[in-house]
Amino acid sequence: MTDSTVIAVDLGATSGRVISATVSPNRLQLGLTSRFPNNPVTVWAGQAPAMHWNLLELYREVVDGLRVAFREAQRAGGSGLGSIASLGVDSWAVDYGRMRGGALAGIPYHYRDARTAAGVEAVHGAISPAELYAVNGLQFLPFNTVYQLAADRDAGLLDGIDEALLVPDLINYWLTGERRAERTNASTTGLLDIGTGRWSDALLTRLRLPASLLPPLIAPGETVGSLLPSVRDELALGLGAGAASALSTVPVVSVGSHDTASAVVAVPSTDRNIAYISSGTWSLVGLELDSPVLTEASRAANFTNEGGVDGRIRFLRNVMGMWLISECLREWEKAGVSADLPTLLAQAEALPGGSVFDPDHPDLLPAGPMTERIAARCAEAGQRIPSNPAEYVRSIVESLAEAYHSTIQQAASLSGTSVEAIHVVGGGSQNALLCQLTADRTGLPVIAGPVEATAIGNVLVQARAAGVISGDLESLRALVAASVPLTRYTPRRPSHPR
Ligand code: ADP
Ligand code: LRH
Repeated sequence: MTDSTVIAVDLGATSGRVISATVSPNRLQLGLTSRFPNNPVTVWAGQAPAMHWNLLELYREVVDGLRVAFREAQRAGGSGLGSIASLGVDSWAVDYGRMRGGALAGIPYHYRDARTAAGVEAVHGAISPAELYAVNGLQFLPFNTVYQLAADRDAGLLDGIDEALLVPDLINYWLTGERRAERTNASTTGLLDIGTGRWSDALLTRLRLPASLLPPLIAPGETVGSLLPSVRDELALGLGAGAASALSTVPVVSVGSHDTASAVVAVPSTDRNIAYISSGTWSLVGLELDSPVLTEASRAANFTNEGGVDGRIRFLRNVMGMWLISECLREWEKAGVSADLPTLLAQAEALPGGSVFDPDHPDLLPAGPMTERIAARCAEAGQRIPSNPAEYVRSIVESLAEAYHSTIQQAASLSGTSVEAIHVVGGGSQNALLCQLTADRTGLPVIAGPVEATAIGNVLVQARAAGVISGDLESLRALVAASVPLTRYTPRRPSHPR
Protein backbone atom coordinates (compact mmCIF):
# COMPACT_ATOMS: atom_id res chain seq x y z
CA MET A 1 0.00 0.00 0.00
CA THR A 2 1.48 3.43 -0.88
CA ASP A 3 -0.97 6.11 0.12
CA SER A 4 -4.38 6.38 1.66
CA THR A 5 -7.01 8.73 3.02
CA VAL A 6 -7.82 8.81 6.72
CA ILE A 7 -10.26 11.06 8.52
CA ALA A 8 -9.60 12.70 11.89
CA VAL A 9 -12.40 13.94 14.10
CA ASP A 10 -10.82 16.35 16.62
CA LEU A 11 -13.05 18.00 19.20
CA GLY A 12 -11.28 20.78 21.09
CA ALA A 13 -12.77 22.67 24.02
CA THR A 14 -13.00 25.80 21.83
CA SER A 15 -13.76 24.29 18.41
CA GLY A 16 -14.00 21.02 16.56
CA ARG A 17 -13.00 19.87 13.11
CA VAL A 18 -13.28 16.89 10.78
CA ILE A 19 -10.21 16.71 8.57
CA SER A 20 -9.35 14.28 5.84
CA ALA A 21 -5.69 13.63 5.13
CA THR A 22 -3.71 11.81 2.50
CA VAL A 23 -0.78 9.86 3.84
CA SER A 24 2.06 8.09 2.06
CA PRO A 25 5.36 6.85 3.54
CA ASN A 26 7.07 10.18 2.78
CA ARG A 27 4.26 12.73 2.78
CA LEU A 28 1.32 13.77 4.88
CA GLN A 29 -1.14 16.26 3.46
CA LEU A 30 -4.20 17.66 5.21
CA GLY A 31 -7.22 18.00 2.93
CA LEU A 32 -10.73 19.32 3.28
CA THR A 33 -11.63 20.55 6.77
CA SER A 34 -15.07 21.10 8.31
CA ARG A 35 -14.78 23.40 11.35
CA PHE A 36 -17.41 24.18 13.93
CA PRO A 37 -17.52 26.02 17.24
CA ASN A 38 -17.86 24.17 20.52
CA ASN A 39 -20.14 26.39 22.57
CA PRO A 40 -21.00 25.12 26.04
CA VAL A 41 -24.46 25.84 27.46
CA THR A 42 -25.27 26.93 31.01
CA VAL A 43 -28.77 26.18 32.32
CA TRP A 44 -30.52 26.44 35.65
CA ALA A 45 -30.27 23.11 37.49
CA GLY A 46 -32.55 23.57 40.51
CA GLN A 47 -30.12 25.08 43.01
CA ALA A 48 -27.53 26.71 40.80
CA PRO A 49 -26.71 27.02 37.11
CA ALA A 50 -24.89 24.05 35.56
CA MET A 51 -22.44 24.18 32.68
CA HIS A 52 -22.77 21.49 30.03
CA TRP A 53 -21.28 20.44 26.73
CA ASN A 54 -23.72 20.50 23.85
CA LEU A 55 -22.75 16.98 22.88
CA LEU A 56 -25.68 16.27 20.58
CA GLU A 57 -24.83 19.37 18.56
CA LEU A 58 -21.19 18.25 18.42
CA TYR A 59 -22.22 14.79 17.24
CA ARG A 60 -24.39 16.33 14.52
CA GLU A 61 -21.40 18.43 13.40
CA VAL A 62 -19.25 15.29 13.35
CA VAL A 63 -21.76 13.47 11.14
CA ASP A 64 -22.05 16.47 8.79
CA GLY A 65 -18.25 16.81 8.66
CA LEU A 66 -17.80 13.11 7.91
CA ARG A 67 -20.34 13.35 5.09
CA VAL A 68 -18.40 16.28 3.60
CA ALA A 69 -15.18 14.23 3.80
CA PHE A 70 -16.85 11.23 2.16
CA ARG A 71 -18.28 13.39 -0.62
CA GLU A 72 -14.80 14.79 -1.24
CA ALA A 73 -13.37 11.26 -1.48
CA GLN A 74 -16.03 10.43 -4.10
CA ARG A 75 -15.21 13.61 -6.08
CA ALA A 76 -11.48 12.90 -5.98
CA GLY A 77 -12.21 9.89 -8.18
CA GLY A 78 -9.87 6.91 -7.98
CA SER A 79 -11.40 4.35 -5.68
CA GLY A 80 -13.74 6.94 -4.08
CA LEU A 81 -15.04 5.83 -0.71
CA GLY A 82 -12.83 2.77 -1.09
CA SER A 83 -9.75 5.00 -0.69
CA ILE A 84 -10.73 5.79 2.92
CA ALA A 85 -8.73 3.59 5.26
CA SER A 86 -10.43 4.59 8.51
CA LEU A 87 -11.64 7.35 10.77
CA GLY A 88 -10.63 8.18 14.36
CA VAL A 89 -11.91 10.45 17.12
CA ASP A 90 -10.14 12.52 19.78
CA SER A 91 -11.34 15.22 22.16
CA TRP A 92 -10.52 17.10 25.32
CA ALA A 93 -10.03 14.83 28.33
CA VAL A 94 -11.80 13.97 31.61
CA ASP A 95 -15.48 14.53 30.74
CA TYR A 96 -17.96 11.74 30.17
CA GLY A 97 -21.50 10.75 29.36
CA ARG A 98 -23.48 8.70 31.86
CA MET A 99 -25.08 5.73 30.11
CA ARG A 100 -28.21 3.83 31.05
CA GLY A 101 -29.33 0.82 29.02
CA GLY A 102 -27.16 1.92 26.10
CA ALA A 103 -28.55 5.47 25.96
CA LEU A 104 -27.10 8.73 27.20
CA ALA A 105 -28.73 9.61 30.53
CA GLY A 106 -28.43 13.29 31.32
CA ILE A 107 -26.49 16.07 29.65
CA PRO A 108 -22.70 15.69 30.04
CA TYR A 109 -21.16 18.28 32.33
CA HIS A 110 -18.39 20.69 31.39
CA TYR A 111 -15.22 20.25 33.44
CA ARG A 112 -15.46 23.94 34.41
CA ASP A 113 -18.81 23.32 36.13
CA ALA A 114 -18.74 24.11 39.86
CA ARG A 115 -20.11 20.73 41.00
CA THR A 116 -16.65 19.13 41.13
CA ALA A 117 -15.67 20.91 44.39
CA ALA A 118 -17.81 18.50 46.43
CA GLY A 119 -16.18 15.56 44.64
CA VAL A 120 -12.67 16.74 45.57
CA GLU A 121 -13.64 16.81 49.25
CA ALA A 122 -15.27 13.38 49.05
CA VAL A 123 -12.29 11.73 47.30
CA HIS A 124 -9.63 13.29 49.52
CA GLY A 125 -11.70 12.30 52.56
CA ALA A 126 -11.34 8.66 51.45
CA ILE A 127 -7.82 8.68 49.96
CA SER A 128 -5.01 11.17 50.52
CA PRO A 129 -3.63 13.06 47.50
CA ALA A 130 -0.25 11.34 48.04
CA GLU A 131 -1.83 7.87 47.90
CA LEU A 132 -3.76 8.82 44.79
CA TYR A 133 -0.62 10.12 43.08
CA ALA A 134 1.27 6.93 43.86
CA VAL A 135 -1.38 4.96 41.94
CA ASN A 136 -2.46 7.29 39.12
CA GLY A 137 0.51 9.68 38.77
CA LEU A 138 -1.85 12.55 37.91
CA GLN A 139 -1.56 16.21 38.78
CA PHE A 140 -4.35 17.57 40.92
CA LEU A 141 -6.95 19.23 38.74
CA PRO A 142 -10.30 19.69 40.49
CA PHE A 143 -12.08 18.34 37.42
CA ASN A 144 -10.23 15.03 37.02
CA THR A 145 -12.88 12.41 36.21
CA VAL A 146 -12.48 10.75 39.60
CA TYR A 147 -13.69 13.93 41.35
CA GLN A 148 -16.57 14.39 38.91
CA LEU A 149 -17.69 10.78 39.42
CA ALA A 150 -17.55 11.17 43.21
CA ALA A 151 -19.65 14.35 42.94
CA ASP A 152 -22.16 12.58 40.69
CA ARG A 153 -22.30 9.56 43.02
CA ASP A 154 -23.09 11.75 46.04
CA ALA A 155 -25.69 13.75 44.09
CA GLY A 156 -27.44 10.50 43.07
CA LEU A 157 -26.50 11.09 39.44
CA LEU A 158 -24.98 7.63 39.11
CA ASP A 159 -28.13 5.84 40.34
CA GLY A 160 -29.18 3.40 37.64
CA ILE A 161 -26.15 4.32 35.49
CA ASP A 162 -24.40 1.30 33.92
CA GLU A 163 -21.36 2.96 32.39
CA ALA A 164 -19.45 6.22 32.01
CA LEU A 165 -18.08 6.88 28.51
CA LEU A 166 -15.40 9.53 28.01
CA VAL A 167 -16.32 11.95 25.23
CA PRO A 168 -14.39 10.33 22.32
CA ASP A 169 -15.49 6.90 23.52
CA LEU A 170 -19.08 8.14 23.50
CA ILE A 171 -18.75 9.43 19.92
CA ASN A 172 -17.19 6.08 18.94
CA TYR A 173 -20.11 4.31 20.62
CA TRP A 174 -22.67 6.38 18.76
CA LEU A 175 -20.84 5.61 15.50
CA THR A 176 -20.25 1.88 16.05
CA GLY A 177 -22.30 0.64 19.01
CA GLU A 178 -19.03 -0.54 20.63
CA ARG A 179 -18.21 0.58 24.18
CA ARG A 180 -14.50 0.92 24.96
CA ALA A 181 -12.26 3.20 27.01
CA GLU A 182 -9.23 4.35 25.04
CA ARG A 183 -6.07 4.15 27.14
CA THR A 184 -4.52 7.62 26.76
CA ASN A 185 -7.75 9.35 27.73
CA ALA A 186 -8.43 6.75 30.44
CA SER A 187 -5.16 7.90 32.01
CA THR A 188 -6.73 11.33 32.68
CA THR A 189 -9.55 9.88 34.77
CA GLY A 190 -7.47 9.30 37.90
CA LEU A 191 -8.74 5.72 38.00
CA LEU A 192 -6.09 4.07 35.83
CA ASP A 193 -3.17 2.46 37.65
CA ILE A 194 -0.05 3.90 36.03
CA GLY A 195 1.98 0.85 37.11
CA THR A 196 -0.26 -1.88 35.68
CA GLY A 197 -2.01 0.08 32.90
CA ARG A 198 -5.34 -1.30 34.15
CA TRP A 199 -8.29 0.26 35.91
CA SER A 200 -7.42 0.40 39.58
CA ASP A 201 -9.79 -1.93 41.45
CA ALA A 202 -8.28 -0.70 44.71
CA LEU A 203 -9.19 2.94 44.01
CA LEU A 204 -12.63 2.01 42.71
CA THR A 205 -13.39 -0.01 45.84
CA ARG A 206 -12.19 2.69 48.23
CA LEU A 207 -14.22 5.29 46.35
CA ARG A 208 -17.34 3.11 46.26
CA LEU A 209 -17.48 3.30 42.49
CA PRO A 210 -18.58 0.09 40.71
CA ALA A 211 -15.89 -1.40 38.43
CA SER A 212 -18.66 -2.02 35.88
CA LEU A 213 -18.84 1.77 35.34
CA LEU A 214 -15.64 1.65 33.32
CA PRO A 215 -15.58 -0.08 29.92
CA PRO A 216 -12.83 -2.44 28.71
CA LEU A 217 -9.65 -0.62 27.68
CA ILE A 218 -8.51 -0.29 24.08
CA ALA A 219 -5.11 0.92 22.81
CA PRO A 220 -4.45 3.47 20.06
CA GLY A 221 -4.21 1.65 16.73
CA GLU A 222 -6.75 -1.07 17.61
CA THR A 223 -10.08 -1.19 15.80
CA VAL A 224 -13.14 0.03 17.68
CA GLY A 225 -15.66 -1.33 15.16
CA SER A 226 -17.61 -0.75 11.96
CA LEU A 227 -20.13 2.02 11.41
CA LEU A 228 -23.64 1.00 12.52
CA PRO A 229 -26.06 0.44 9.59
CA SER A 230 -28.26 3.35 10.82
CA VAL A 231 -25.19 5.61 10.98
CA ARG A 232 -24.10 4.55 7.49
CA ASP A 233 -27.55 5.44 6.15
CA GLU A 234 -27.35 8.87 7.81
CA LEU A 235 -23.80 9.47 6.56
CA ALA A 236 -24.65 8.35 3.03
CA LEU A 237 -27.53 10.84 2.58
CA GLY A 238 -26.97 12.59 -0.74
CA LEU A 239 -23.93 10.44 -1.60
CA GLY A 240 -25.80 8.25 -4.07
CA ALA A 241 -26.78 4.60 -4.37
CA GLY A 242 -24.34 2.15 -2.89
CA ALA A 243 -22.63 4.70 -0.61
CA ALA A 244 -24.10 3.24 2.59
CA SER A 245 -22.82 -0.23 1.78
CA ALA A 246 -19.42 1.13 0.64
CA LEU A 247 -19.08 2.71 4.10
CA SER A 248 -19.23 -0.72 5.71
CA THR A 249 -15.54 -1.09 4.82
CA VAL A 250 -14.53 2.07 6.76
CA PRO A 251 -13.60 1.09 10.33
CA VAL A 252 -13.47 3.40 13.32
CA VAL A 253 -9.93 3.06 14.65
CA SER A 254 -8.80 3.95 18.14
CA VAL A 255 -6.28 6.83 18.22
CA GLY A 256 -4.67 8.77 21.05
CA SER A 257 -8.19 9.91 21.89
CA HIS A 258 -6.94 12.38 24.50
CA ASP A 259 -6.30 15.41 22.26
CA THR A 260 -3.01 16.15 24.04
CA ALA A 261 -1.80 12.58 23.39
CA SER A 262 -2.47 13.03 19.67
CA ALA A 263 -0.93 16.53 19.63
CA VAL A 264 2.30 15.24 21.16
CA VAL A 265 2.52 12.46 18.56
CA ALA A 266 2.76 15.29 15.97
CA VAL A 267 5.52 17.32 17.65
CA PRO A 268 7.86 17.66 14.66
CA SER A 269 11.12 16.63 16.31
CA THR A 270 12.98 13.36 16.69
CA ASP A 271 15.11 14.87 19.47
CA ARG A 272 14.30 13.79 23.03
CA ASN A 273 15.90 16.93 24.56
CA ILE A 274 13.00 19.19 23.71
CA ALA A 275 10.05 20.51 25.65
CA TYR A 276 6.65 20.88 24.01
CA ILE A 277 3.76 23.22 24.58
CA SER A 278 0.46 21.93 23.24
CA SER A 279 -1.17 25.32 22.96
CA GLY A 280 -4.94 25.57 22.67
CA THR A 281 -7.63 26.25 25.24
CA TRP A 282 -5.04 24.90 27.70
CA SER A 283 -1.28 25.07 27.40
CA LEU A 284 0.10 21.63 28.20
CA VAL A 285 3.73 22.23 29.00
CA GLY A 286 6.27 19.46 29.52
CA LEU A 287 8.37 16.61 28.27
CA GLU A 288 7.91 13.13 26.87
CA LEU A 289 9.45 10.42 29.04
CA ASP A 290 9.72 6.63 28.89
CA SER A 291 8.61 6.15 32.48
CA PRO A 292 6.68 8.18 35.05
CA VAL A 293 8.22 10.43 37.72
CA LEU A 294 6.26 9.71 40.89
CA THR A 295 8.42 11.51 43.43
CA GLU A 296 7.04 13.68 46.21
CA ALA A 297 8.78 16.67 44.58
CA SER A 298 6.93 16.00 41.35
CA ARG A 299 3.60 15.72 43.17
CA ALA A 300 4.28 18.89 45.14
CA ALA A 301 5.01 20.72 41.88
CA ASN A 302 1.73 19.28 40.53
CA PHE A 303 3.25 17.51 37.53
CA THR A 304 1.23 14.86 35.78
CA ASN A 305 2.23 11.57 34.15
CA GLU A 306 -0.34 11.07 31.42
CA GLY A 307 -0.34 7.96 29.27
CA GLY A 308 0.78 8.56 25.70
CA VAL A 309 0.69 6.65 22.45
CA ASP A 310 3.12 3.66 22.36
CA GLY A 311 3.32 3.69 26.15
CA ARG A 312 5.21 6.98 26.35
CA ILE A 313 4.59 9.26 29.33
CA ARG A 314 3.65 12.93 29.08
CA PHE A 315 5.27 14.58 32.07
CA LEU A 316 3.63 18.00 32.10
CA ARG A 317 1.63 20.61 33.90
CA ASN A 318 -1.55 22.33 32.72
CA VAL A 319 -1.01 26.07 32.28
CA MET A 320 -4.26 28.03 31.94
CA GLY A 321 -3.57 28.81 28.25
CA MET A 322 -5.56 30.63 25.58
CA TRP A 323 -8.67 30.28 27.73
CA LEU A 324 -7.65 33.52 29.41
CA ILE A 325 -7.66 35.36 26.10
CA SER A 326 -10.80 33.75 24.71
CA GLU A 327 -12.76 34.43 27.91
CA CYS A 328 -11.73 38.12 27.73
CA LEU A 329 -12.73 38.21 24.05
CA ARG A 330 -16.12 36.74 24.96
CA GLU A 331 -16.59 39.44 27.59
CA TRP A 332 -15.57 42.27 25.25
CA GLU A 333 -17.86 40.98 22.51
CA LYS A 334 -20.81 40.94 24.92
CA ALA A 335 -19.95 44.50 25.96
CA GLY A 336 -19.93 45.56 22.31
CA VAL A 337 -16.20 46.36 22.38
CA SER A 338 -14.62 45.57 19.03
CA ALA A 339 -12.00 42.93 19.74
CA ASP A 340 -10.51 40.67 17.15
CA LEU A 341 -7.54 38.57 18.18
CA PRO A 342 -5.00 39.34 15.40
CA THR A 343 -5.61 43.12 15.83
CA LEU A 344 -5.33 42.93 19.62
CA LEU A 345 -2.13 40.88 19.37
CA ALA A 346 -0.62 43.46 17.01
CA GLN A 347 -1.56 46.25 19.44
CA ALA A 348 -0.23 44.24 22.38
CA GLU A 349 3.06 43.69 20.55
CA ALA A 350 3.52 47.45 20.15
CA LEU A 351 3.39 47.93 23.94
CA PRO A 352 6.68 48.05 25.84
CA GLY A 353 5.65 45.25 28.25
CA GLY A 354 2.83 44.10 30.50
CA SER A 355 1.92 43.17 34.06
CA VAL A 356 2.74 39.63 35.11
CA PHE A 357 0.24 37.68 37.24
CA ASP A 358 -0.21 34.01 38.12
CA PRO A 359 -2.23 32.62 35.17
CA ASP A 360 -2.88 29.38 37.06
CA HIS A 361 -4.74 30.90 39.97
CA PRO A 362 -7.88 28.78 40.60
CA ASP A 363 -10.11 31.88 40.33
CA LEU A 364 -9.30 32.01 36.61
CA LEU A 365 -10.59 28.46 35.91
CA PRO A 366 -14.38 28.98 35.78
CA ALA A 367 -16.19 30.89 33.06
CA GLY A 368 -17.01 34.45 34.07
CA PRO A 369 -15.81 38.04 34.25
CA MET A 370 -12.18 37.44 33.29
CA THR A 371 -10.89 41.03 33.10
CA GLU A 372 -12.13 41.71 36.63
CA ARG A 373 -10.41 38.57 37.90
CA ILE A 374 -7.16 39.35 36.07
CA ALA A 375 -7.24 42.87 37.49
CA ALA A 376 -7.52 41.35 40.99
CA ARG A 377 -4.55 39.06 40.31
CA CYS A 378 -2.43 41.96 39.01
CA ALA A 379 -3.32 44.03 42.08
CA GLU A 380 -2.41 41.12 44.35
CA ALA A 381 0.96 40.78 42.59
CA GLY A 382 1.57 44.52 43.05
CA GLN A 383 1.42 45.01 39.28
CA ARG A 384 -0.31 47.73 37.29
CA ILE A 385 -3.91 46.91 36.38
CA PRO A 386 -4.31 46.82 32.57
CA SER A 387 -6.55 49.61 31.31
CA ASN A 388 -7.63 48.47 27.84
CA PRO A 389 -8.00 45.22 25.83
CA ALA A 390 -4.51 45.42 24.27
CA GLU A 391 -2.95 45.82 27.73
CA TYR A 392 -4.93 42.84 29.02
CA VAL A 393 -3.77 40.71 26.10
CA ARG A 394 -0.15 41.77 26.61
CA SER A 395 -0.41 41.01 30.31
CA ILE A 396 -1.87 37.55 29.63
CA VAL A 397 0.80 36.75 27.06
CA GLU A 398 3.63 37.92 29.37
CA SER A 399 2.18 35.86 32.21
CA LEU A 400 1.82 32.74 30.08
CA ALA A 401 5.40 33.08 28.80
CA GLU A 402 6.63 33.35 32.38
CA ALA A 403 4.57 30.30 33.42
CA TYR A 404 5.98 28.32 30.44
CA HIS A 405 9.49 29.29 31.50
CA SER A 406 9.11 28.15 35.11
CA THR A 407 7.22 24.99 34.14
CA ILE A 408 9.88 23.89 31.64
CA GLN A 409 12.63 24.57 34.17
CA GLN A 410 10.78 22.48 36.78
CA ALA A 411 10.01 19.66 34.32
CA ALA A 412 13.67 19.48 33.36
CA SER A 413 14.91 19.46 36.92
CA LEU A 414 12.29 16.99 38.25
CA SER A 415 13.04 14.50 35.45
CA GLY A 416 16.77 15.12 35.04
CA THR A 417 16.41 16.17 31.41
CA SER A 418 18.29 18.93 29.64
CA VAL A 419 16.03 20.96 27.36
CA GLU A 420 17.55 22.53 24.27
CA ALA A 421 14.51 23.78 22.34
CA ILE A 422 10.77 24.25 22.74
CA HIS A 423 8.15 23.09 20.23
CA VAL A 424 4.80 24.86 20.30
CA VAL A 425 1.93 23.06 18.53
CA GLY A 426 -1.81 23.73 18.20
CA GLY A 427 -3.89 26.86 17.53
CA GLY A 428 -1.83 28.92 19.98
CA SER A 429 1.32 28.30 17.89
CA GLN A 430 -0.03 31.08 15.64
CA ASN A 431 0.44 33.56 18.48
CA ALA A 432 3.77 35.04 17.32
CA LEU A 433 4.03 37.42 20.28
CA LEU A 434 3.67 34.57 22.76
CA CYS A 435 6.17 32.40 20.88
CA GLN A 436 8.74 35.22 20.80
CA LEU A 437 8.27 36.12 24.48
CA THR A 438 8.60 32.43 25.36
CA ALA A 439 11.91 32.29 23.48
CA ASP A 440 13.04 35.50 25.23
CA ARG A 441 12.11 34.38 28.74
CA THR A 442 13.49 30.85 28.42
CA GLY A 443 16.54 31.77 26.34
CA LEU A 444 15.69 28.77 24.13
CA PRO A 445 14.69 28.59 20.46
CA VAL A 446 10.96 28.11 19.94
CA ILE A 447 9.73 26.19 16.90
CA ALA A 448 6.05 26.79 16.15
CA GLY A 449 3.73 24.43 14.27
CA PRO A 450 1.82 22.51 13.18
CA VAL A 451 -1.41 24.33 14.04
CA GLU A 452 -3.45 21.16 13.56
CA ALA A 453 -1.08 18.94 15.54
CA THR A 454 -3.88 17.04 17.25
CA ALA A 455 -5.60 16.10 14.00
CA ILE A 456 -2.21 15.14 12.51
CA GLY A 457 -1.37 12.90 15.48
CA ASN A 458 -4.79 11.31 15.13
CA VAL A 459 -4.16 10.76 11.38
CA LEU A 460 -0.69 9.28 11.91
CA VAL A 461 -1.85 6.63 14.35
CA GLN A 462 -4.61 5.58 11.94
CA ALA A 463 -2.23 5.54 8.96
CA ARG A 464 0.19 3.36 10.90
CA ALA A 465 -2.63 1.00 11.91
CA ALA A 466 -3.64 0.77 8.23
CA GLY A 467 -0.06 -0.17 7.28
CA VAL A 468 0.43 2.96 5.14
CA ILE A 469 3.36 4.06 7.31
CA SER A 470 5.35 2.19 9.93
CA GLY A 471 7.83 2.74 12.72
CA ASP A 472 8.11 4.34 16.12
CA LEU A 473 6.92 7.80 17.16
CA GLU A 474 10.21 9.31 15.97
CA SER A 475 9.49 8.03 12.43
CA LEU A 476 6.02 9.55 12.55
CA ARG A 477 7.47 12.85 13.80
CA ALA A 478 10.06 12.90 11.03
CA LEU A 479 7.17 12.64 8.57
CA VAL A 480 5.47 15.64 10.20
CA ALA A 481 8.70 17.66 10.09
CA ALA A 482 9.04 16.88 6.38
CA SER A 483 5.41 17.77 5.62
CA VAL A 484 4.47 20.99 7.46
CA PRO A 485 5.91 24.53 7.48
CA LEU A 486 7.41 25.57 10.84
CA THR A 487 8.34 28.99 12.21
CA ARG A 488 11.45 29.49 14.34
CA TYR A 489 11.78 32.16 17.06
CA THR A 490 15.27 32.94 18.32
CA PRO A 491 15.66 34.36 21.85
CA ARG A 492 16.32 38.12 21.99
CA ARG A 493 17.38 39.91 25.13
CA PRO A 494 14.79 38.98 27.79
CA SER A 495 12.00 41.57 27.95
CA HIS A 496 11.86 41.14 31.74
CA PRO A 497 14.60 40.24 34.16
CA ARG A 498 14.47 36.46 34.74
P1 ADP B 1 -8.68 23.66 21.25
O1 ADP B 1 -8.24 22.41 20.52
O2 ADP B 1 -8.43 23.60 22.72
O3 ADP B 1 -10.10 24.03 20.91
P2 ADP B 1 -6.98 25.10 19.34
O4 ADP B 1 -5.75 24.26 19.21
O5 ADP B 1 -7.97 25.07 18.24
O6 ADP B 1 -7.73 24.83 20.74
O7 ADP B 1 -6.49 26.58 19.58
C1 ADP B 1 -7.41 27.62 19.77
C2 ADP B 1 -6.65 28.88 20.13
O8 ADP B 1 -5.75 29.23 19.08
C3 ADP B 1 -7.55 30.10 20.27
O9 ADP B 1 -8.06 30.17 21.58
C4 ADP B 1 -6.62 31.24 19.94
O10 ADP B 1 -6.05 31.81 21.11
C5 ADP B 1 -5.51 30.61 19.11
N1 ADP B 1 -5.53 31.15 17.76
C6 ADP B 1 -6.35 30.80 16.76
N2 ADP B 1 -6.10 31.55 15.66
C7 ADP B 1 -5.10 32.40 15.98
C8 ADP B 1 -4.38 33.43 15.29
N3 ADP B 1 -4.67 33.74 14.02
N4 ADP B 1 -3.41 34.09 15.96
C9 ADP B 1 -3.12 33.78 17.23
N5 ADP B 1 -3.75 32.83 17.93
C10 ADP B 1 -4.72 32.14 17.32
C1 LRH C 1 -6.75 19.86 26.42
C2 LRH C 1 -7.17 18.94 27.54
C3 LRH C 1 -6.10 18.81 28.60
C4 LRH C 1 -6.93 18.45 29.81
C5 LRH C 1 -8.12 19.37 29.61
C6 LRH C 1 -9.39 18.94 30.26
O1 LRH C 1 -7.78 20.03 25.49
O2 LRH C 1 -7.52 17.67 27.05
O3 LRH C 1 -5.10 17.86 28.28
O4 LRH C 1 -6.28 18.60 31.02
O5 LRH C 1 -8.31 19.46 28.21
